[in-house]
Amino acid sequence: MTVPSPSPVETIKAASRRLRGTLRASLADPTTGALADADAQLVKFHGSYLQDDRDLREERRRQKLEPAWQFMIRTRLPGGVIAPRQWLQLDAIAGAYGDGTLRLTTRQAFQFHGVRKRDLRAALRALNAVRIDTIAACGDVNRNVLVAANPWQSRTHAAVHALAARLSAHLLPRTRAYHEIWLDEAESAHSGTEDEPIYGAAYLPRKFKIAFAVPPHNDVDVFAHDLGFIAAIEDGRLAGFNVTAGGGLGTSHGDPATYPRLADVLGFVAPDDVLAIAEAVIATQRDFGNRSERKRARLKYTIDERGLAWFRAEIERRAGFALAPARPFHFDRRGDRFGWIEGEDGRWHLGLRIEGGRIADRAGAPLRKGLREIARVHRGEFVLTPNQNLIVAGVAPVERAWIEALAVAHGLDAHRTATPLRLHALACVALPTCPLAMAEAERQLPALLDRLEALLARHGLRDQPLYLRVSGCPNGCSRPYLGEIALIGKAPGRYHLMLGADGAGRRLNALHRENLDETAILAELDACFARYAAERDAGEGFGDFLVRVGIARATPACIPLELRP
Ligand code: SRM
Ligand code: SF4
Repeated sequence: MTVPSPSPVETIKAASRRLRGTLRASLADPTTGALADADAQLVKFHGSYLQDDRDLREERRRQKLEPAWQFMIRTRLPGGVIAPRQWLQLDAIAGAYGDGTLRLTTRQAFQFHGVRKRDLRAALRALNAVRIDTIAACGDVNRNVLVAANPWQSRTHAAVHALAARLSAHLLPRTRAYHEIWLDEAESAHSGTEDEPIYGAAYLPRKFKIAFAVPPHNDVDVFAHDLGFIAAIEDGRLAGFNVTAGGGLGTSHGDPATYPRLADVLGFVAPDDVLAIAEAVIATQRDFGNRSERKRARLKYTIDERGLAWFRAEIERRAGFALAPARPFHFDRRGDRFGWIEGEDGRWHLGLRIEGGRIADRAGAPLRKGLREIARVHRGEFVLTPNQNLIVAGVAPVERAWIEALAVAHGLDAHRTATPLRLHALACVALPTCPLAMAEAERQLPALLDRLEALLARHGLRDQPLYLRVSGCPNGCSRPYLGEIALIGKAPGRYHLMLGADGAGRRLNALHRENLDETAILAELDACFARYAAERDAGEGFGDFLVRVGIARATPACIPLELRP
């Protein structure tokens, strides 16, 4: 049998001297705003992507200029928690080196867009100066660890956050490349040959994602990730976690070998065993993941090719213990909570809706300025949610009115009037920065929401909770395959319409109609809303209704029946 040859990225990683490549030379090259091809792959492991402004692409080509090269920077921020002084620094970096906006992502991180090569080092150094790094925010390693939104909501949430931060640190690559290239650390005798006990010399076959959920709230969409931990709270204490594995959403249009998959529930572990089981799962994927076809290199395919029983036995062997039987758990909602919520410790937390995750200063809504003002007086923390929103966390009762006034004055109070549809809608970045975008997403969202809200109002459904997700291509960065309604970009102005996920993130949606323009999408949805308004059962969610009446195709749910309450 012939062994398939490794993909070109595998060769780049293995030859990179632990992710150094020729990055220093590429950064110093004044003749281009880009990096050498191999370095453009390696810079991802350092938390940055080489992009070009696609709005300018045609014009630059016409003028025979190189593309308008620029960089995106993504932070590593397990659980998305930062202090006000860090916020002020991020804000300053966006102004000095980026495009003047901050972007909150679906994985509780910040992204800066539009950073020029000449400013990349300064921007990364400014981030590290306030103890925020970007190591492994991208690349074939464990990415930012997602955690149920607010650590101050309860003692359980705090314990889960602390464990997730420990796991994130434990899974960092050991190479000092980042510190040498960006932070001027001197090279040592080991530079380029550091031991990578978890990843090995070629790192993972593909990106790897972990999420921690605290039921009954599935705000992290726990079944969408390679590895998931569902907290079990017994007698008010964190008893351990149900472990899930094999989730992943990316697909390619027209390629049935790629598909979204929800994770399987494998069993139960105590909090002390989380690091060991995570390491066992990652090492299994490192050794058995597909290194020749990047489209088939995620853990979900490794599990499907070798079988769940094999996978469980392999990780138990590596961890040195058996998983206990899974414990019952129940999710009843996802999305974020908005407005003021009181935590167990008597402090208050303000959930803010940030549409499309974009913090910018726009006419009538100077969100960036408003958050800067809040950061100047706020004495608690900020928490990024897994759904591109923000919590001003840990506000003392006496300071509530002041923070509230600042939020209202800067248009940060959209949650007070927005429909449920608008509050929970997600859109990926897409154009103009994402090189893979086939259609608009973030920029299209506001107008799309206006039109959908008008339709819903016509059917008396304005206050109906609905999960809408828009992605500019089938890679699924807004987790669209878990939307009750999802639009997945196919070409400029055209989308696949997906319908029928449930309201708690347990069932994928299915393709309803292909390649529609917005008028056709609205017509399809108008008909669905009409039937839903007339025929739904009491309390029945939109996605569940579409499946029950046969409008949307049923896809398997991922939670075995015996685990449902
Ligand atoms: Fe993503 C690639 C943006 C969450 C699946 N994603 C990209 C890139 C870097 C495009 C690229 O490879 O050049 C996008 C950069 C756009 C830009 O201009 O900023 C991008 N992904 C995003 C973000 C910013 C979307 C957002 O609007 O919030 C999210 C950043 C998360 C973070 O902070 O780390 C983001 N991406 C996701 C998610 C959702 C999640 O992780 O919860 C998914 C689906 C889950 C999954 O991974 O299965 C996701 N992104 C992908 C994929 C498909 C991977 C696959 O298995 O096939 C790609 C393409 C790739 O890796 O080749 C991709
Ligand atoms: Fe880009 Fe596609 Fe991800 Fe949207 S879903 S950010 S278009 S890769």
